[in-house]
Amino acid sequence: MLGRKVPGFAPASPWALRLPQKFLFLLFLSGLFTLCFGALFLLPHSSRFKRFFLAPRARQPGLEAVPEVPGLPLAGARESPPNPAPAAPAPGEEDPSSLASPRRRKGWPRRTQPTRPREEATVPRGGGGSRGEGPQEGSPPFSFDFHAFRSRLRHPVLGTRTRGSEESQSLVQTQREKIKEMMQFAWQSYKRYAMGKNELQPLTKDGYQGNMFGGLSGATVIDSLDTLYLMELKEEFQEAKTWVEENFHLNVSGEASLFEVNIRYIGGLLSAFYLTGEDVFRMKAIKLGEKLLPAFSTPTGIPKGVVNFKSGSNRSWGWTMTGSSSILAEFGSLHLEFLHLSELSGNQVFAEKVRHIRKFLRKIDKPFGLYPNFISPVSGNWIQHHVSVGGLGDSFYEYLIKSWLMSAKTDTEAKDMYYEALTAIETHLVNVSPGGLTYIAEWRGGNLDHKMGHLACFSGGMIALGAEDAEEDKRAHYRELAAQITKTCHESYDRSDTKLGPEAFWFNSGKEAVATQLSESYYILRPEVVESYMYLWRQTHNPIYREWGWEVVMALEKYCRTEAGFAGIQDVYSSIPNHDNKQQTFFLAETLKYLYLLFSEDDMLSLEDWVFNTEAHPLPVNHSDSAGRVGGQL
Ligand code: DMJ
Repeated sequence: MLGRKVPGFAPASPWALRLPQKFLFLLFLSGLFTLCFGALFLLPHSSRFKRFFLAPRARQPGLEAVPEVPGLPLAGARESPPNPAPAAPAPGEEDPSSLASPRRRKGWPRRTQPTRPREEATVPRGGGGSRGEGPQEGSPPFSFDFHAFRSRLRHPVLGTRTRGSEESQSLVQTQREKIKEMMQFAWQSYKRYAMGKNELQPLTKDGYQGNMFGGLSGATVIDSLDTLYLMELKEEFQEAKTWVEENFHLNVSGEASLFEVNIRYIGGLLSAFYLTGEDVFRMKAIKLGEKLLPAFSTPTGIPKGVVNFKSGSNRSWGWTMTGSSSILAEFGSLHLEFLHLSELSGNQVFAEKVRHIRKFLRKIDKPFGLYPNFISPVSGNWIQHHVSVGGLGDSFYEYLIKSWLMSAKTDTEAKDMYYEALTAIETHLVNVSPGGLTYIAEWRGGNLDHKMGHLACFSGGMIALGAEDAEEDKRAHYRELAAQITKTCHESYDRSDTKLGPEAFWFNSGKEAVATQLSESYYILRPEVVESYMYLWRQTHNPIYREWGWEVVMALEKYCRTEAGFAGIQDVYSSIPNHDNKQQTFFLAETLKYLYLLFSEDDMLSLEDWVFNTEAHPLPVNHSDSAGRVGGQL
């Protein structure tokens, strides 16, 4: 014992010790103290001692614990702003919450903190990303300032609805109301017979799941959200939102199409968030985005088309060239949504993935400046020289010009790539038929197929949209090209018995703008032609586009409306409709939305403020360095 008197040893009081002994004694004490303090960390988490001695660790973004009980809000959720600020009305805009009627169920929903099922617990509320790709330790927690974003919009989301003479307004209003009624009917039929399923089958009056979405449900719900909002179908919007909150589960384990999940689900959720500020949409979009990331694990970083939600593996579509190709329109139509995922999560990984694709495509050799539809995600070589502005290629070009516009005209790389591609398309694919119809043919290693798919009819709108930023001496030319292509697509409708257009139409053997076989004569409620009418209307205000749009409305009513929803038809050249038993989700997302916008004022979802993704989901233009925070992605 230290205190015992030993002959020749120092006195018991430490203060009486000599210097080296004092030093040894202090060393011993400090060692003892360190040992005791360290032991605290080994106590179980629940230990009262631990809680008493150790202050709770400050929560870091992305480190929230998974709650034990599904449905319980995360602890971290209480610390981040409870919800984004309520949707700030843009100048002159009614606050959506003020539109609520006194009986709340009928009005716009009040913004509530959504319950978060267990599957969403990994979504970084504070922006933490996967494997160090999110904000670094010590960086401020992520938050998206929804209020600031909304205040930067140049126009009220729903427009001011004040222009036009009263007389013409009342006709347009009636037309708009009719389209709204069609949406209501489509939604209610879906709700009645197929709520929660991906699509409605109106003939058999049931739902269809399909195998494109990896086991996800409710594609029609997600695709409809923004259209319901836009048309002020408040009760229906609330039904859709409630379904998303309570039933849209992401813990599924099937194989999904990267492209389809992105444009429909992620696009739909992002738009719903930007329109309403409801955080449930943002959270689900980000979580779903994370589930798509394994598709990018390839030697080139060009994603494969199919991702397995269970194993995290990926593969190419079996039907592609050599069964191992990625498709231009698929991997080239992620850019808009993925930039917004980074913008809303603070996680750079999404933006990095699509920027890498862009760089890759910028550098790679292109035959005659054209982009073939198939590429190997392993070698990075084009697989076959098939070029099309219709299916397999279409929305890649669309996303170039829209990336430029969404960046508030700062993404010059996208702009350059778009105009270079358009020049090549004009040089090699655009033709005029003997009857004077302008069309975009398809290119197969140098030979042309003189046909245009219905899908390619979106290009009239795209070229119109891009005309204003072309070199000055080309602007009028592009406006005219857009008008001519749109006129050709109208012809494909007008030359049928139903006044609806076929899936593909040809220009050869004396035939012009008609399908040549039954297998190409179907119409599945596709939007591309009315999409172009909408853009051309906004650009020119030529009443012909509203006339043509109204012809489509009438034809849909006559040939596609059934007792239990809308259905496609198998032959547009037969006035006795043979329905296809499917109400496509894009009919609610796109066809009816574009028709509604065609009969609305230009400041409803103004093109100054919004770009539409390829499923017609509006995404905001970045009016400053950032849509909502410092260091924006867009
Ligand atoms: C939609 O899902 C999208 O527009 C996509 O780009 C291709 N076309 C369908 C509708 O026709």
